[in-house]
Amino acid sequence: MSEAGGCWGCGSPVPQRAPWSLVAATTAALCLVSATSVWTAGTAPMSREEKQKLGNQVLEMFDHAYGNYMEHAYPADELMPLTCRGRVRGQEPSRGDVDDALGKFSLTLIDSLDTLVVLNKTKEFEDAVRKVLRDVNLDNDVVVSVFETNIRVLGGLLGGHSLAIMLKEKGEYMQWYNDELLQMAKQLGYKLLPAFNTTSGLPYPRINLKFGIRKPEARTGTETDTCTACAGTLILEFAALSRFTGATIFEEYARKALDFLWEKRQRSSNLVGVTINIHTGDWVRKDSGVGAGIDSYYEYLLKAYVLLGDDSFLERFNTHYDAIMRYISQPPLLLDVHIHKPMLNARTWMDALLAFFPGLQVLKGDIRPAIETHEMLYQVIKKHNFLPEAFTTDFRVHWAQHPLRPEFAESTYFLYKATGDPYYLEVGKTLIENLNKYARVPCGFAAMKDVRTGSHEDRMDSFFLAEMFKYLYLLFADKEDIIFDIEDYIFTTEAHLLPLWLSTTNQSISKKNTTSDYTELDDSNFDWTCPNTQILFPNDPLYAQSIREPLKNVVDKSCPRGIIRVREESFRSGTKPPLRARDFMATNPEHLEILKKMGVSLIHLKDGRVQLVQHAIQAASSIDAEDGLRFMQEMIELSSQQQKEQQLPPRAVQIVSHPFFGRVVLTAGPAQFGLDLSKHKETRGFVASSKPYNGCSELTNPEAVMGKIALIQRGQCMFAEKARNIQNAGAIGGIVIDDNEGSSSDTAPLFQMAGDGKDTDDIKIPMLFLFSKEGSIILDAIQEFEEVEVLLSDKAKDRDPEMENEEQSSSENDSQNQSAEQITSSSQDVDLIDQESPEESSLNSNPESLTLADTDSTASISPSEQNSDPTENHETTSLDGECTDLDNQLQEQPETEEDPNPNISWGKKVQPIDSILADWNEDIEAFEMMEKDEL
Ligand code: DMJ
Repeated sequence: MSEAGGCWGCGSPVPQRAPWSLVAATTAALCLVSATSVWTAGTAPMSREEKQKLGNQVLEMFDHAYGNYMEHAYPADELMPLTCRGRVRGQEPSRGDVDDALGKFSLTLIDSLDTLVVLNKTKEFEDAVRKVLRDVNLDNDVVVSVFETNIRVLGGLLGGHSLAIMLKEKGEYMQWYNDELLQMAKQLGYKLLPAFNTTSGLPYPRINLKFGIRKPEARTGTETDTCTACAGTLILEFAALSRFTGATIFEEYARKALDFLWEKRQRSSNLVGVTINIHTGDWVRKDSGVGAGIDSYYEYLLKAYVLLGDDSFLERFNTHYDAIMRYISQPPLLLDVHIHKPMLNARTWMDALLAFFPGLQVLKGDIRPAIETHEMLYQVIKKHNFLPEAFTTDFRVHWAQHPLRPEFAESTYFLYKATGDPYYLEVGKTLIENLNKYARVPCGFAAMKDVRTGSHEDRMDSFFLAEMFKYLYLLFADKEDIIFDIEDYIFTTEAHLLPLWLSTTNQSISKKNTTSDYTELDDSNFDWTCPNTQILFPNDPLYAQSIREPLKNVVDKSCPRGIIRVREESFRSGTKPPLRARDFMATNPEHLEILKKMGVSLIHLKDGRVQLVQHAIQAASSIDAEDGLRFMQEMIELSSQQQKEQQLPPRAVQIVSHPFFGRVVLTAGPAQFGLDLSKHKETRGFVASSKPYNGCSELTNPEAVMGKIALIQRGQCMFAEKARNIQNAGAIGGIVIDDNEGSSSDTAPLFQMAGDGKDTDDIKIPMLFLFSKEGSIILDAIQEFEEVEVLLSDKAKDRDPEMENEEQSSSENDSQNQSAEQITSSSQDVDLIDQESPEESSLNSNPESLTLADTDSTASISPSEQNSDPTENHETTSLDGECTDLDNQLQEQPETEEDPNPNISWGKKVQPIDSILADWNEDIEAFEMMEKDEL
């Protein structure tokens, strides 16, 4: 697009037409690297045929997802792909906040509208619009999230309207259309407005579609906090609504909320926190990143500039971006920090939502870090097939769920547009393969409950249709494959399309209505000229590859590491505490003396553990108090690392016999004894119930369990005893089924079966634990089919040719197959959401888990840890010379950066004790957040 002028994200006079669409911007970048045909080395170019084949595959996948939704779920909000029915709020067990996206307004249909047009399904689009107009009610007595309703429903209606009028103008389709979707959007807009009735102008997080906020029937309006993204991701949809309709109020309200957030930014770091009080404007959560809770606030500042041509949005974005690159970006990582103390990391893990950020960096024109972060994320994906909801800085899974999020596909698309590097087409191909291989089920695509085991969750979020298929299709499409010019539109955060011509329509709301004073800004660090793209992104077809190359092994070869940056950088002097946590021994008098000096006291707990408590005020000096804080931070990290090391990840029980053929994967708890399935090949066998069923004495039916996997009921004796009894009877493995009726991994945290305190080396067979609901799937299958074969493993196995053959031969028998479907469906009832990661659950339920008090910094260590061999912990591992370049990069962060906050004294500078205490309380809060944090 010529208006783009070859750059983006840099200042310009307010344009006559919106300056650059996201696509336009990236296309401009594409020009810079010459055509893909000049590619001489690196990833081989992909032929047009191959691209078309992949595009067609995306279309087929969309049909599978959308078709099953329409057939089995519509008019419900979402499809439950395992049980093959609609998710109707109130009829399913509540999943907490996630359900706030569901307003009984056929969410998936509305979210899919403009995807249908992008995918050339114009006829289906026409049908879908008619259905929306005929069936959707926006006046339900349901409490919904303002943010989700805005991005998915308002955005969906506006995207649908934008493409409906485009099609109408072309003269073939939608000739009957008379702005009906826009009228619905306006109706919804008015329904959301009461949420903004706060003195700050920040919206309440939830609203009742029928009763609003205030009325007692509304069941909402008492909330005090909202997330920054929730309040800061409205401007595109609200401004579009105003400009389409001429009703200025929507844009005004969204601008006011943005103005308030801007005012409240932390002034020395220019960062915003994750959660803010909607009445006082105080930051409730002072950690700051680019992922969950903040992500689309940044996205909307830049895109609001692109769509509305208002410089103030670019000024704000650039200010924040500068802070992000200074504090949060540690290429290829993006790590949360504290807004007041931005050199201090607030977490040792990253969340999957930040995968959108490389795409935003492309729009900004900062390609190098985009390539780096994207590459790091891709390697995490290659390791786990999908991006887990959260993963640690050393790339271990922190939260194993994956709800088929589209952010990585989004960034892949924009990087391909910017670089033309066919590598990104290959990345897209892998995404398609993984979706088909691991997430595709007979009735749609199922979210991953645990990327490590490959187990499913009965969930297909509407964003999967709104975003994933759009970005994947566009990745492989040539210009002529799309019936309109995508470059005339901008993508919202839900990938809905808004036309750029809105920038010059109904412009009555201008900067004068906003409250911020922009003269305070020092814009000397803004790019008011276009970056020299030849320097930024030279005419070198191998440029992107040369950036990726050093990161190729970043995930595989990374050493576990903890809060290196906290220790190495946050206290600017780089000094280490006089006593390292890993060296500490509670019996060493010298150590105790050092602790005392640092204000750290030792409490011997009744259960034999020792608790450390720091009172900065009791330290010999402020420097000692800081040392004490460092020591406590090290101890906290060490303790949590050690706990994590003791956790075994969950395992999988996969039913492989007819009619399941590997499709049903149950989440199982591991045992601390017996065959370790992570080290050995899986165990496959038919199942048989043991007699006695509790397995607490010698089995009376050894002939039945010989060579099979024995089913045993939990209770009445130790797990190890059960294992010995079935092993003696010749079983090749065991599944312990919970005796607690109705228990399920949906509602209870998984745990590992402990030994009996004695040597359990004699137990050689694998043992797994299933909650009662999962266990009854196997028991029901035995009732129905008698012969049931299962696979015990650490990760579900791909459906192998053997399973395929079995399925093929069985599908010849139609009637049998029908009953198989029924069983598959009903058996999956239990595979519902588990909000907690398995690791987190066990951590929380672990009596030895770390505890932090409100005002005191405390850490507990178990007796075994008190004299632990330092060579056994991760900390030492990361220092013993095996670390990757990445670790070195981080440790070598320049010490020369300007102090971001002159009020805070770093290193050996003397700091008043009450200020240390205040800082330190913030740290404690942040660590507490880390523990409780939810995405
Ligand atoms: C989408 O609903 C939007 O992209 C939102 O901004 C956050 N992410 C989800 C999908 O992961």
